[in-house]
Amino acid sequence: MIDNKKVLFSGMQATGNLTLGNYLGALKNWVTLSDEYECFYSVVDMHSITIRQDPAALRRRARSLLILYIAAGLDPEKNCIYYQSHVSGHAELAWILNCFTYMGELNRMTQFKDKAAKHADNINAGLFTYPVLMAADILLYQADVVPVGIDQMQHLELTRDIAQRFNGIYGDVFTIPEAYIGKVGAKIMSLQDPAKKMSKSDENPNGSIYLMDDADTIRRKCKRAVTDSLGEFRYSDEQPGLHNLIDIYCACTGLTPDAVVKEFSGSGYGQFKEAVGEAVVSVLDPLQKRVAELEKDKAYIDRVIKSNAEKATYYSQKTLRKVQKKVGFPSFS
Ligand code: ATP
Ligand code: LTN
Repeated sequence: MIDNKKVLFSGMQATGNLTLGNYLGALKNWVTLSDEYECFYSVVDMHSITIRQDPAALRRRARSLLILYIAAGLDPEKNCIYYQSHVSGHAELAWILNCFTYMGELNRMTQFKDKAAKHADNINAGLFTYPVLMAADILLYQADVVPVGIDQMQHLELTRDIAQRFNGIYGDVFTIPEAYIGKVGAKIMSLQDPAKKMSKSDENPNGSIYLMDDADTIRRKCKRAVTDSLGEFRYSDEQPGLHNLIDIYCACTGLTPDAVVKEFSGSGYGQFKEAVGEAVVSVLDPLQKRVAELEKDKAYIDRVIKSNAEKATYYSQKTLRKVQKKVGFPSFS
Protein backbone atom coordinates (compact mmCIF):
# COMPACT_ATOMS: atom_id res chain seq x y z
CA MET A 1 0.00 0.00 0.00
CA ILE A 2 1.17 3.52 -0.76
CA ASP A 3 -0.90 6.36 0.78
CA ASN A 4 -3.72 3.89 1.50
CA LYS A 5 -3.91 2.86 -2.14
CA LYS A 6 -3.18 -0.57 -3.55
CA VAL A 7 -0.23 -0.73 -5.92
CA LEU A 8 -0.36 -1.55 -9.63
CA PHE A 9 2.61 -2.43 -11.83
CA SER A 10 2.75 -3.08 -15.56
CA GLY A 11 5.13 -2.67 -18.45
CA MET A 12 5.60 -3.03 -22.18
CA GLN A 13 8.61 -3.71 -24.31
CA ALA A 14 9.71 -1.12 -26.82
CA THR A 15 10.10 -3.68 -29.59
CA GLY A 16 8.28 -2.95 -32.87
CA ASN A 17 5.33 -0.68 -33.58
CA LEU A 18 2.44 -0.92 -31.16
CA THR A 19 -0.85 -2.26 -32.50
CA LEU A 20 -4.49 -1.65 -31.74
CA GLY A 21 -4.28 -4.97 -29.83
CA ASN A 22 -1.68 -3.52 -27.42
CA TYR A 23 -3.84 -0.44 -26.96
CA LEU A 24 -7.22 -2.12 -26.43
CA GLY A 25 -5.79 -5.13 -24.54
CA ALA A 26 -3.40 -3.28 -22.25
CA LEU A 27 -2.90 0.51 -22.41
CA LYS A 28 -6.61 1.38 -22.35
CA ASN A 29 -7.15 -0.70 -19.19
CA TRP A 30 -4.15 0.96 -17.57
CA VAL A 31 -5.85 4.32 -17.98
CA THR A 32 -9.13 3.01 -16.51
CA LEU A 33 -7.34 1.58 -13.46
CA SER A 34 -5.07 4.53 -12.87
CA ASP A 35 -7.41 6.44 -10.54
CA GLU A 36 -8.00 3.52 -8.23
CA TYR A 37 -4.37 2.42 -7.70
CA GLU A 38 -0.93 3.84 -7.05
CA CYS A 39 0.53 2.99 -10.45
CA PHE A 40 3.97 2.19 -11.83
CA TYR A 41 4.11 1.92 -15.63
CA SER A 42 7.51 1.01 -16.93
CA VAL A 43 9.07 0.97 -20.38
CA VAL A 44 10.90 -2.32 -19.88
CA ASP A 45 13.97 -1.64 -21.99
CA MET A 46 16.11 -4.15 -20.06
CA HIS A 47 13.78 -6.89 -21.26
CA SER A 48 14.15 -5.66 -24.84
CA ILE A 49 17.85 -6.54 -25.08
CA THR A 50 17.10 -10.26 -24.65
CA ILE A 51 16.66 -9.95 -28.44
CA ARG A 52 19.47 -8.12 -30.29
CA GLN A 53 18.57 -4.43 -30.78
CA ASP A 54 19.97 -1.53 -32.73
CA PRO A 55 20.94 0.91 -29.92
CA ALA A 56 19.70 4.10 -31.62
CA ALA A 57 16.43 2.45 -32.63
CA LEU A 58 15.87 1.07 -29.12
CA ARG A 59 16.41 4.51 -27.58
CA ARG A 60 14.00 6.12 -30.08
CA ARG A 61 11.30 3.49 -29.62
CA ALA A 62 11.59 3.50 -25.84
CA ARG A 63 11.02 7.27 -25.79
CA SER A 64 8.07 6.99 -28.17
CA LEU A 65 6.54 4.33 -25.96
CA LEU A 66 6.94 6.46 -22.86
CA ILE A 67 5.28 9.37 -24.69
CA LEU A 68 2.49 7.06 -25.82
CA TYR A 69 1.74 6.10 -22.20
CA ILE A 70 1.18 9.78 -21.45
CA ALA A 71 -0.73 10.46 -24.70
CA ALA A 72 -3.08 7.56 -23.89
CA GLY A 73 -4.17 9.43 -20.79
CA LEU A 74 -1.80 8.40 -18.00
CA ASP A 75 -1.01 11.54 -16.03
CA PRO A 76 2.73 11.42 -15.20
CA GLU A 77 2.13 13.56 -12.11
CA LYS A 78 -0.03 10.81 -10.64
CA ASN A 79 1.39 7.70 -12.31
CA CYS A 80 5.03 6.75 -12.16
CA ILE A 81 6.05 6.45 -15.83
CA TYR A 82 9.71 5.57 -16.21
CA TYR A 83 12.42 3.53 -17.93
CA GLN A 84 13.26 0.23 -16.22
CA SER A 85 16.97 0.79 -16.98
CA HIS A 86 16.94 4.02 -14.90
CA VAL A 87 16.20 2.11 -11.69
CA SER A 88 19.07 -0.20 -10.75
CA GLY A 89 16.93 -2.05 -8.19
CA HIS A 90 15.31 -4.10 -10.98
CA ALA A 91 18.60 -5.78 -11.86
CA GLU A 92 19.68 -6.12 -8.22
CA LEU A 93 16.46 -7.81 -7.14
CA ALA A 94 16.45 -9.98 -10.27
CA TRP A 95 19.86 -11.35 -9.27
CA ILE A 96 18.62 -12.31 -5.83
CA LEU A 97 15.42 -13.85 -7.20
CA ASN A 98 17.47 -15.86 -9.73
CA CYS A 99 18.80 -17.73 -6.71
CA PHE A 100 15.23 -18.62 -5.70
CA THR A 101 14.06 -19.81 -9.13
CA TYR A 102 14.57 -23.31 -10.48
CA MET A 103 15.89 -24.14 -13.95
CA GLY A 104 12.95 -26.53 -14.32
CA GLU A 105 10.46 -23.70 -13.78
CA LEU A 106 12.10 -21.51 -16.43
CA ASN A 107 12.31 -24.45 -18.84
CA ARG A 108 8.53 -24.70 -18.82
CA MET A 109 7.89 -21.10 -19.94
CA THR A 110 6.16 -21.11 -23.32
CA GLN A 111 7.33 -17.60 -24.24
CA PHE A 112 10.94 -18.75 -23.81
CA LYS A 113 10.31 -21.74 -26.06
CA ASP A 114 8.64 -19.55 -28.71
CA LYS A 115 11.30 -16.84 -28.66
CA ALA A 116 14.16 -19.40 -28.57
CA ALA A 117 12.70 -21.07 -31.66
CA LYS A 118 12.37 -17.70 -33.40
CA HIS A 119 15.89 -16.54 -32.50
CA ALA A 120 17.81 -19.83 -32.61
CA ASP A 121 21.11 -17.99 -33.26
CA ASN A 122 20.90 -16.05 -29.98
CA ILE A 123 19.44 -18.15 -27.16
CA ASN A 124 21.12 -16.13 -24.41
CA ALA A 125 20.87 -16.53 -20.63
CA GLY A 126 18.87 -13.27 -20.41
CA LEU A 127 16.14 -14.73 -22.61
CA PHE A 128 16.01 -17.71 -20.26
CA THR A 129 15.82 -15.63 -17.07
CA TYR A 130 13.50 -12.98 -18.61
CA PRO A 131 10.62 -14.08 -16.32
CA VAL A 132 12.79 -13.54 -13.21
CA LEU A 133 13.42 -9.92 -14.23
CA MET A 134 9.68 -9.57 -14.76
CA ALA A 135 9.07 -10.98 -11.26
CA ALA A 136 11.57 -8.45 -9.89
CA ASP A 137 9.73 -5.59 -11.67
CA ILE A 138 6.49 -6.53 -9.98
CA LEU A 139 7.76 -7.51 -6.50
CA LEU A 140 10.07 -4.49 -6.20
CA TYR A 141 7.02 -2.21 -5.79
CA GLN A 142 4.98 -4.69 -3.72
CA ALA A 143 2.36 -4.63 -6.49
CA ASP A 144 -1.12 -5.96 -5.66
CA VAL A 145 -2.34 -6.03 -9.23
CA VAL A 146 -0.73 -6.47 -12.65
CA PRO A 147 -2.87 -5.71 -15.74
CA VAL A 148 -1.69 -7.84 -18.69
CA GLY A 149 -3.07 -9.70 -21.70
CA ILE A 150 -3.81 -13.41 -21.34
CA ASP A 151 -0.44 -14.35 -22.89
CA GLN A 152 1.44 -13.16 -19.75
CA MET A 153 -0.45 -15.33 -17.23
CA GLN A 154 2.25 -18.00 -17.02
CA HIS A 155 4.87 -15.40 -16.09
CA LEU A 156 2.58 -14.01 -13.43
CA GLU A 157 2.03 -17.44 -11.91
CA LEU A 158 5.79 -17.90 -11.70
CA THR A 159 6.12 -14.48 -10.02
CA ARG A 160 3.62 -15.58 -7.38
CA ASP A 161 5.49 -18.88 -6.85
CA ILE A 162 8.83 -17.11 -6.39
CA ALA A 163 7.29 -14.59 -3.96
CA GLN A 164 5.61 -17.33 -1.94
CA ARG A 165 8.82 -19.36 -1.81
CA PHE A 166 10.80 -16.34 -0.58
CA ASN A 167 8.13 -15.44 2.00
CA GLY A 168 8.08 -19.06 3.15
CA ILE A 169 11.77 -18.83 4.05
CA TYR A 170 12.08 -15.22 5.33
CA GLY A 171 8.60 -14.17 6.47
CA ASP A 172 6.19 -11.75 4.80
CA VAL A 173 8.52 -9.76 2.57
CA PHE A 174 6.61 -9.62 -0.71
CA THR A 175 2.97 -8.84 -1.54
CA ILE A 176 1.57 -11.67 -3.66
CA PRO A 177 0.33 -10.03 -6.89
CA GLU A 178 -2.88 -10.80 -8.83
CA ALA A 179 -3.28 -10.57 -12.60
CA TYR A 180 -5.92 -8.24 -14.03
CA ILE A 181 -7.29 -9.28 -17.41
CA GLY A 182 -9.64 -6.76 -19.06
CA LYS A 183 -13.10 -7.84 -20.20
CA VAL A 184 -13.21 -6.11 -23.59
CA GLY A 185 -10.35 -6.41 -26.04
CA ALA A 186 -8.34 -8.98 -24.00
CA LYS A 187 -7.46 -10.64 -27.28
CA ILE A 188 -7.76 -8.69 -30.53
CA MET A 189 -7.18 -10.95 -33.52
CA SER A 190 -5.43 -10.34 -36.85
CA LEU A 191 -7.63 -8.67 -39.50
CA GLN A 192 -6.25 -11.07 -42.09
CA ASP A 193 -6.35 -14.27 -40.04
CA PRO A 194 -8.84 -14.14 -37.15
CA ALA A 195 -7.36 -17.35 -35.70
CA LYS A 196 -4.12 -15.46 -34.92
CA LYS A 197 -3.53 -12.74 -32.32
CA MET A 198 -2.96 -9.22 -33.73
CA SER A 199 0.75 -8.88 -33.09
CA LYS A 200 3.43 -6.28 -33.67
CA SER A 201 5.79 -8.97 -34.98
CA ASP A 202 3.34 -10.17 -37.67
CA GLU A 203 4.95 -10.10 -41.15
CA ASN A 204 1.68 -9.11 -42.84
CA PRO A 205 1.10 -5.40 -42.06
CA ASN A 206 -2.54 -5.65 -43.23
CA GLY A 207 -3.36 -7.94 -40.32
CA SER A 208 -2.56 -5.25 -37.75
CA ILE A 209 -3.68 -1.68 -37.23
CA TYR A 210 -0.68 0.23 -35.94
CA LEU A 211 -1.34 3.03 -33.50
CA MET A 212 0.43 5.47 -35.81
CA ASP A 213 -1.39 4.40 -39.03
CA ASP A 214 -3.03 7.34 -40.81
CA ALA A 215 -6.83 7.50 -41.18
CA ASP A 216 -6.92 6.26 -44.78
CA THR A 217 -4.71 3.27 -43.97
CA ILE A 218 -6.96 2.37 -41.02
CA ARG A 219 -10.10 2.62 -43.19
CA ARG A 220 -8.49 0.50 -45.92
CA LYS A 221 -7.32 -2.20 -43.47
CA CYS A 222 -10.81 -2.43 -41.93
CA LYS A 223 -12.47 -2.58 -45.35
CA ARG A 224 -10.18 -5.46 -46.36
CA ALA A 225 -10.61 -7.39 -43.10
CA VAL A 226 -11.39 -11.07 -43.64
CA THR A 227 -15.00 -12.03 -42.76
CA ASP A 228 -17.10 -14.94 -44.08
CA SER A 229 -19.59 -15.83 -46.78
CA LEU A 230 -22.56 -16.49 -44.48
CA GLY A 231 -23.83 -12.95 -44.85
CA GLU A 232 -25.62 -12.99 -41.48
CA PHE A 233 -24.87 -10.31 -38.93
CA ARG A 234 -24.33 -12.27 -35.70
CA TYR A 235 -21.84 -12.24 -32.81
CA SER A 236 -20.83 -15.85 -32.99
CA ASP A 237 -17.67 -17.98 -32.70
CA GLU A 238 -18.55 -19.49 -36.07
CA GLN A 239 -17.86 -16.09 -37.64
CA PRO A 240 -14.48 -15.24 -36.06
CA GLY A 241 -13.66 -12.37 -38.45
CA LEU A 242 -16.94 -10.57 -37.79
CA HIS A 243 -16.67 -11.44 -34.08
CA ASN A 244 -13.28 -9.71 -33.95
CA LEU A 245 -14.57 -6.63 -35.78
CA ILE A 246 -17.49 -6.41 -33.35
CA ASP A 247 -15.01 -6.69 -30.43
CA ILE A 248 -12.94 -3.86 -31.90
CA TYR A 249 -16.05 -1.74 -32.50
CA CYS A 250 -17.28 -2.33 -28.93
CA ALA A 251 -13.90 -1.57 -27.39
CA CYS A 252 -13.73 1.70 -29.37
CA THR A 253 -17.31 2.87 -28.81
CA GLY A 254 -18.22 1.40 -25.41
CA LEU A 255 -21.28 -0.33 -26.94
CA THR A 256 -22.21 -3.95 -26.15
CA PRO A 257 -22.15 -6.68 -28.83
CA ASP A 258 -25.96 -7.01 -28.52
CA ALA A 259 -26.48 -3.33 -29.26
CA VAL A 260 -24.14 -3.54 -32.26
CA VAL A 261 -25.92 -6.59 -33.68
CA LYS A 262 -29.24 -4.76 -33.34
CA GLU A 263 -27.92 -1.64 -35.01
CA PHE A 264 -26.36 -3.45 -38.01
CA SER A 265 -28.60 -6.48 -38.41
CA GLY A 266 -30.10 -5.18 -41.65
CA SER A 267 -26.84 -3.96 -43.16
CA GLY A 268 -24.10 -5.71 -45.13
CA TYR A 269 -20.60 -6.37 -43.82
CA GLY A 270 -19.25 -3.56 -46.02
CA GLN A 271 -21.26 -0.92 -44.22
CA PHE A 272 -20.20 -2.28 -40.81
CA LYS A 273 -16.53 -2.39 -41.81
CA GLU A 274 -16.79 1.30 -42.70
CA ALA A 275 -18.26 2.03 -39.27
CA VAL A 276 -15.44 0.05 -37.61
CA GLY A 277 -12.88 2.06 -39.58
CA GLU A 278 -14.47 5.33 -38.44
CA ALA A 279 -14.65 4.16 -34.81
CA VAL A 280 -10.95 3.22 -34.81
CA VAL A 281 -10.01 6.52 -36.46
CA SER A 282 -11.97 8.44 -33.83
CA VAL A 283 -9.95 6.71 -31.08
CA LEU A 284 -6.53 6.86 -32.72
CA ASP A 285 -6.72 10.33 -34.29
CA PRO A 286 -6.76 12.24 -30.95
CA LEU A 287 -4.11 9.86 -29.59
CA GLN A 288 -1.82 10.62 -32.55
CA LYS A 289 -2.38 14.36 -32.13
CA ARG A 290 -1.41 14.18 -28.44
CA VAL A 291 1.70 12.16 -29.32
CA ALA A 292 2.73 14.84 -31.87
CA GLU A 293 2.21 17.62 -29.30
CA LEU A 294 4.13 15.84 -26.55
CA GLU A 295 6.98 15.01 -28.89
CA LYS A 296 7.52 18.74 -29.42
CA ASP A 297 7.80 19.38 -25.69
CA LYS A 298 11.22 17.90 -25.07
CA ALA A 299 11.86 19.72 -21.80
CA TYR A 300 8.58 18.49 -20.27
CA ILE A 301 9.21 14.86 -21.24
CA ASP A 302 12.78 15.03 -19.93
CA ARG A 303 11.49 16.39 -16.62
CA VAL A 304 8.92 13.59 -16.36
CA ILE A 305 11.59 10.99 -17.07
CA LYS A 306 13.89 12.32 -14.38
CA SER A 307 11.36 12.92 -11.60
CA ASN A 308 9.60 9.61 -12.11
CA ALA A 309 12.87 7.67 -12.15
CA GLU A 310 13.59 9.26 -8.77
CA LYS A 311 10.15 8.30 -7.45
CA ALA A 312 10.52 4.71 -8.67
CA THR A 313 14.01 4.52 -7.17
CA TYR A 314 12.69 5.68 -3.80
CA TYR A 315 10.02 2.96 -3.58
CA SER A 316 12.25 0.26 -5.08
CA GLN A 317 14.97 0.92 -2.51
CA LYS A 318 12.55 0.29 0.35
CA THR A 319 11.89 -3.26 -0.84
CA LEU A 320 15.46 -3.91 -1.95
CA ARG A 321 16.97 -2.95 1.41
CA LYS A 322 14.54 -5.24 3.19
CA VAL A 323 15.36 -8.15 0.87
CA GLN A 324 19.12 -7.61 1.13
CA LYS A 325 18.88 -7.67 4.90
CA LYS A 326 16.77 -10.84 4.88
CA VAL A 327 19.22 -12.80 2.71
CA GLY A 328 22.16 -11.73 4.89
CA PHE A 329 23.95 -8.91 3.05
CA PRO A 330 25.77 -6.57 5.47
CA SER A 331 24.55 -3.00 5.94
CA PHE A 332 26.85 0.05 6.01
CA SER A 333 26.50 0.84 9.70
P1 ATP B 1 5.17 -9.44 -29.99
O1 ATP B 1 4.32 -9.55 -31.22
O2 ATP B 1 6.48 -8.74 -30.21
O3 ATP B 1 5.28 -10.71 -29.21
P2 ATP B 1 2.93 -8.26 -28.70
O4 ATP B 1 2.23 -7.44 -29.73
O5 ATP B 1 2.36 -9.58 -28.36
O6 ATP B 1 4.45 -8.41 -29.06
P3 ATP B 1 3.76 -7.41 -26.02
O7 ATP B 1 4.79 -6.34 -25.93
O8 ATP B 1 4.19 -8.79 -25.71
O9 ATP B 1 3.01 -7.33 -27.43
O10 ATP B 1 2.55 -7.05 -25.08
C1 ATP B 1 2.24 -5.83 -24.50
C2 ATP B 1 0.89 -5.94 -23.84
O11 ATP B 1 -0.15 -5.96 -24.84
C3 ATP B 1 0.73 -7.22 -23.03
O12 ATP B 1 0.03 -6.95 -21.82
C4 ATP B 1 -0.07 -8.11 -23.94
O13 ATP B 1 -0.80 -9.06 -23.22
C5 ATP B 1 -0.98 -7.10 -24.67
N1 ATP B 1 -1.38 -7.56 -26.02
C6 ATP B 1 -0.55 -7.84 -27.05
N2 ATP B 1 -1.23 -8.21 -28.16
C7 ATP B 1 -2.56 -8.17 -27.84
C8 ATP B 1 -3.79 -8.44 -28.56
N3 ATP B 1 -3.79 -8.82 -29.83
N4 ATP B 1 -4.96 -8.29 -27.90
C9 ATP B 1 -4.98 -7.90 -26.62
N5 ATP B 1 -3.86 -7.63 -25.88
C10 ATP B 1 -2.65 -7.76 -26.46
N1 LTN C 1 6.71 -9.61 -20.37
C1 LTN C 1 5.79 -8.56 -20.68
C2 LTN C 1 6.35 -7.18 -20.40
C3 LTN C 1 6.67 -7.02 -18.95
C4 LTN C 1 5.74 -6.89 -17.89
C5 LTN C 1 6.52 -6.76 -16.70
C6 LTN C 1 4.35 -6.87 -17.83
C7 LTN C 1 7.92 -6.96 -18.39
N2 LTN C 1 7.83 -6.80 -17.05
C8 LTN C 1 5.91 -6.63 -15.46
C9 LTN C 1 3.75 -6.74 -16.57
C10 LTN C 1 4.54 -6.62 -15.42
C11 LTN C 1 5.39 -8.68 -22.14
O1 LTN C 1 6.07 -9.27 -22.90
N3 LTN C 1 4.29 -8.14 -22.51
